[in-house]
Amino acid sequence: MNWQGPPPPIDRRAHGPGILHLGIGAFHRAHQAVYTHEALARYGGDWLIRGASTRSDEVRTRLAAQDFLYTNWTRSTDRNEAQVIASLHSVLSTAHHGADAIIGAIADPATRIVSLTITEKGYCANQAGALDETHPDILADLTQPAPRSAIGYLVRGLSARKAGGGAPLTVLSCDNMADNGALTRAVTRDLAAALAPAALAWIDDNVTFPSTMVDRIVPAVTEADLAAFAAAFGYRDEALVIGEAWSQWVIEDDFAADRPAWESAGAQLVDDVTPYEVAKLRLLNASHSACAYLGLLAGHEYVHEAIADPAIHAFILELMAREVTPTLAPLPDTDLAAYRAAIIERFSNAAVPYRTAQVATDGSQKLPQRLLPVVAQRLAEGQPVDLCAEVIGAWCACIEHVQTLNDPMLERLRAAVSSGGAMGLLAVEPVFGELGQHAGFAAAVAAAYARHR
Ligand code: CS2
Repeated sequence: MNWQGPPPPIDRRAHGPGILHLGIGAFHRAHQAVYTHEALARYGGDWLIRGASTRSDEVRTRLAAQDFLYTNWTRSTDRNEAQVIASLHSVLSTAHHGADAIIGAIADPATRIVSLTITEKGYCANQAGALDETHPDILADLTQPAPRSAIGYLVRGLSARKAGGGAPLTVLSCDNMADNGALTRAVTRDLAAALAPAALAWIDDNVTFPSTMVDRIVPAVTEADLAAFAAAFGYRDEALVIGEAWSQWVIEDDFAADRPAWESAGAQLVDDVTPYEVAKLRLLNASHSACAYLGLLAGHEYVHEAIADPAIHAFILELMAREVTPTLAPLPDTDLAAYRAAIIERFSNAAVPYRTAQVATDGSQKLPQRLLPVVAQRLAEGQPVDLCAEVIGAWCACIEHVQTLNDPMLERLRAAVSSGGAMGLLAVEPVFGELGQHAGFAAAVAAAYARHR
């Protein structure tokens, strides 16, 4: 239709849809959709992606205006490449098509994979890894016919799928959480038990939930990026995504039906994703959050500026080497020292500027995945946690001082810090659980907070 860029290398008319993706944001379009594009280009098959947006119509509008084509712009010091991606079939949005269109696409037997990038908070899970039945979206799902949460869509879609013949399905979580497959299964089963109990046994027998580790730094695209891209490549792309050259996808090989030949595009299919996911969360994501909170306090707008600050640079090296790495299992075929060095280099990539404020969002959801398990494991082993405590102290100071901070628990966090300082924050049970009561950890966090506030 209105696509201004080079013609796509794939003729999409020759392929049908096979994947329904919930959460069609920049990360998905710069990661899974690229692997799918490359697998389609090599091996074909009915693997086009129908994206779904349950919150806003914006991505659908932008993509629909350019026939669901867009560019993956890869940038680093030695790469500057624009790749037209043609793995999207369409985008369904609740605002435009209604909730039933998305539920129907999950139920459609042509769909063999439902994948998700809905961020940590989208799972509506509690500390114990079960469904948070007090979550407002879940309360809405339990009382209203139209789903509110992504898990609500999934459960209604699975129930309709069972009713429509029950073709097996793979549900593939692609969010940054340890054991994301098991967590997705748990919250799905919990909600199904309440909403669609008759589908529960069918889900157990016919739906698999492989875990994945996803990794590529993909910042939010700005108006200035769109203009810079147009100036460099000669066409405007309103759905452009920008990412670094590094891209990794490790997938547990547990599919209920077929799947695209993602390994042909570099994905690793393995029996156990856990060591990869844990290493990535604790080394990359925890360091990213540390750069964000320490960086914000030091006045750095971008991660590459924060990591160029000698004090922050030295801190991140120490955090990874001294406190995080000793908690990790060996990674097959990976030298952890080289992996850490690559992380520093990736953070330093000024060609993909990533706002500290963007990484700093949703700390209440992210830190329990990326940093607090390090604290728990080290305390259980009687090891020091001062560097981890430094990050929590910095987060505490950001809660107090950074007006633009975004977090679904912001009000509660602010109230806790303003009435009780670091101790108040540590008492926020859904974030810290029992860790907040550990005297040594609490003292270290309080000392760090006092330095940063
Ligand atoms: C980041 C991640 O914003 C954040 O929380 O830490 O999005 C990070 O860029 C990706 O996980 C990299 O794979």
